[in-house]
Amino acid sequence: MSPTHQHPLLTVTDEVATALAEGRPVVALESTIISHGMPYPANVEMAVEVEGIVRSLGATPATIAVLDGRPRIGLAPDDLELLASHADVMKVSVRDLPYVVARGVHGATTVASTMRLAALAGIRVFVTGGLGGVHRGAETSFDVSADLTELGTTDVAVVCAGVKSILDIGLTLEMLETLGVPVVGYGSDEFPSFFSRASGHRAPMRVDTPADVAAMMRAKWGLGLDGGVVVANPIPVEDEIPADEIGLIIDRALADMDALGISGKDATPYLLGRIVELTDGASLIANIALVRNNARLGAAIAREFAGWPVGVE
Ligand code: PSU
Ligand code: MN
Repeated sequence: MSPTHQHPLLTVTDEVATALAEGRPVVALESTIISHGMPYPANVEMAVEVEGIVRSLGATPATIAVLDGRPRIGLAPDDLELLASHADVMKVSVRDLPYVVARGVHGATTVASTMRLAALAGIRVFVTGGLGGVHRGAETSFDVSADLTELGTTDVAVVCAGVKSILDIGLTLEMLETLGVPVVGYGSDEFPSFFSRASGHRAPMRVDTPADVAAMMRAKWGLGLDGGVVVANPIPVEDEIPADEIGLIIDRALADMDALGISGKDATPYLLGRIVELTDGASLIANIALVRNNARLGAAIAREFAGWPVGVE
């Protein structure tokens, strides 16, 4: 089935288009995490595995990227391989979308641009690892991720493992409050910090079931309150890296970044890569584990939101 209401600038796979047309649950996935968030080949293995998890739980995965200038909703295995292995894939946030589309080049989409393209396609649930946010030292660098402003305007629920302490977690939560974005701890009173279940910050709200997340999404958008919902899902206990341990590594990665003079859009990819090096790959294992965990929750939320709860086939 090829729905006719699709946006003319998007290419949606038949699988995703059919699921959307039938009102079946769909989960968006981003591609910066593939191209700029993890090393090859763990990145493509993760991307393939996560799509499989979503599918096995009765939802349709839609990994999003720009290929040859065309925003794509749903990718083939070859596309994932290209995004994972080519050095010339641009990291594309919202401000970069016009450039990559007009130039006909490849782009890996961040949380912000993935949200925007997902919403254009009619997808309301998105699974990722970690959000961008307010960087430490933002009072002088002004480095605040466009992920936050996007969450203030675009109607997509984002399942993540919280915010890494490469960012200023407290300021990120303040900014999300200012932007009117509900931030819920999933099964947790504490806001998680990606590698660790704890962050030292309380989650502003707590929700314990996928059905309750879906109810919040309906309430928010039903009231005309535009913008996203952050579902902060703590990494499983058995996979976490204790906050004090990873904290020292993050401080060292930040110092190395400053010494190299790296800033702007290169900051997050540099820090993620440096943390993998400094932990001898332990951070990568934790990162993959938390994405899997988020995929399971995202599929369940998508099913509830679509009125297709687990148990109904
Ligand atoms: N945090 C991670 N892994 C990632 C990113 C953030 O743990 O891959 C990526 C996401 O795509 C996020 C982006 O949207 O980095 C934020 O980049 P910036 O801070 O430049 O907005
Ligand atoms: Mn930035």
